[in-house]
Amino acid sequence: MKILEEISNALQKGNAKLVREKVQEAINSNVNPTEILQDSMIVAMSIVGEKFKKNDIFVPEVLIAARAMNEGVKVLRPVLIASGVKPIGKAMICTVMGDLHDIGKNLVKMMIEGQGIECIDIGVDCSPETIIDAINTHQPDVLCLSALLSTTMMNQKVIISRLKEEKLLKDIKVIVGGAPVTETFASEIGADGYASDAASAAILTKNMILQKANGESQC
Ligand code: B1M
Repeated sequence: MKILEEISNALQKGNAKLVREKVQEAINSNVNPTEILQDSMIVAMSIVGEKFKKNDIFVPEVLIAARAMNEGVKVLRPVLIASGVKPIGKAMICTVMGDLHDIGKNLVKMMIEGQGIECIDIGVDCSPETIIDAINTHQPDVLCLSALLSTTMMNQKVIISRLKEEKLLKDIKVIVGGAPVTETFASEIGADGYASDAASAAILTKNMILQKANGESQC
């Protein structure tokens, strides 16, 4: 459908004004809101994520596209809510204690939202206690822990151990990431998953939510 292509192209270019206008135009023409979200906006964000992964585009372009996505979602949200479309699941994200870096975390969050998943952002410098309180409040399906310093990546382990002690890991999968983090480290500290970049983190989160919904085990 031409309008869906137009929204996707505008979003990939990061043209927030055009995205808003085109989403409104599609709504006015009675295009199904789920189609607008899934077949145009989420597809566009996945393309942006792929380009970012291949270094065809860089952080500023991703942030601009993500901002355009958010603007489009603002227009779409009331119609989606009215039509009963629900997010496929809930993720929670933070940067671990001692660490103030949030650019990567914010990108991961935007990419996760781009997959139709609600993502609660509890910020930076998050202690196990803050995370436990937030889990009890928000009950996420997936917890995403970002760390950018070689000194703070160990706090991912501390947090996972505390969540185990609190028996909170039965219903929650934990994904770790950030520049110094590796797949080997992730498995050593008992994380359920590792992603090297924002696009992969969003896909991993989505797969974990779908597996949980289908009652499949990760093990
Ligand atoms: Co800092 N810093 N910094 N810094 N900083 C680094 C990380 C560093 C590599 C710079 C260097 O020395 N070359 C170095 C860490 C060395 C190390 O430990 N290995 C460093 C240091 C040492 C420090 C301080 C200690 C400096 C000081 O004060 N002496 C200090 C620490 C402060 C603290 O956190 N307690 C500090 C401070 C800062 C600023 C505040 C100035 C600023 C942060 C601003 C902000 O975030 N709002 C800053 C910045 C900007 C950087 C660099 C330059 C850029 C980081 C960034 O945003 N990259 C960085 C050097 C570099 O990376 N070139 C550096 C862009 C971002 C998109 O990438 O965050 O890696 P990134 O996220 C990627 C992936 O890692 C992944 O996806 C993202 C996108 O694909 N990812 C995940 C991230 N989280 C994920 C979670 C996932 C999955 C994937 O699943 C849950």
